[in-house]
Amino acid sequence: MAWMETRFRILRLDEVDSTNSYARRLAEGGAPDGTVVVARKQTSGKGRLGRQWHSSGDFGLWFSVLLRPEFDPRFAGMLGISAGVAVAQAARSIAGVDAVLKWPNDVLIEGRKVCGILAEGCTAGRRLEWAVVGIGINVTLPGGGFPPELEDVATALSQHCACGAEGSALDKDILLDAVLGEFGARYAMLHEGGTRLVRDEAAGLMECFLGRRVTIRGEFGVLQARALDLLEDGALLVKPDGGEMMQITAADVSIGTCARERGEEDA
Ligand code: BT5
Repeated sequence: MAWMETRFRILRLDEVDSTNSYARRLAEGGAPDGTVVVARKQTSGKGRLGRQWHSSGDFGLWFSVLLRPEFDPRFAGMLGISAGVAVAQAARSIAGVDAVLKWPNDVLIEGRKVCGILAEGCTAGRRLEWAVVGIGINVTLPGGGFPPELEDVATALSQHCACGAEGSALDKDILLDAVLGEFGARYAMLHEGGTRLVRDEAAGLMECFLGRRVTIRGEFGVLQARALDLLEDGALLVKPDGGEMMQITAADVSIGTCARERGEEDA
């Protein structure tokens, strides 16, 4: 039977600690699949591994989607990957920008981060009881610009599209609709056995990254490696220098600028 496409129910807040924390509380209270929490500002926006997400102003789209997936929890890593694909495709169609993915699910424009994704979940036995996929997209620059530590790494859609210097032509509701539409389609594919198709699409958006030399920081320490492939469960297959191939499910990966963009091949 075809998976019934999720209907999103949007809850709008002015200010919240973190839309992910709010959505987790809703999940624990039994809220249904497809509940979306959007806030204009977050006072404690969260990144992965306890890091902070700068979102204390109304310059971006900060939202979380509560899901109750019915597919094999082995593929839970594909939720964040699907969200990355959805944001990259929506940014391409709405803002006409060349958005790409960096594993696991950062969305980059010209090498800078325009969107971060935080996927959290709770399993009950061999089932995913709920998952919360939090998405933060910088739509315009924050008033006064990004803080110094983000100046060289972050960007906003308004900096790359023909939408006015202030991003005045970028409507956040239209962007939200587009991201949810793209995400809903991939979420349905994950339920219908289309994991490979989502993986292929994500790998296409990671073209600049797969096959390159990367530095990986994880609980195992720091590794220099070659990023070989994106696997169907969302893990990254890498070949560390002088070591055996391994699969990575959680880590930070850094790359230089895309060698192909510079017209070079790396070693
Ligand atoms: C992420 O973590 O990139 C996940 C960010 C998820 C944010 C959304 S917003 C809605 C929902 N509610 C939440 O509370 N969170 C989610 P990570 O890969 O750990 O990257 C965090 C790092 O990104 C920080 O340490 C900074 O270096 C950088 N960063 C922080 N704020 C940024 C911003 N606005 N734009 C670009 N980079 C930023």
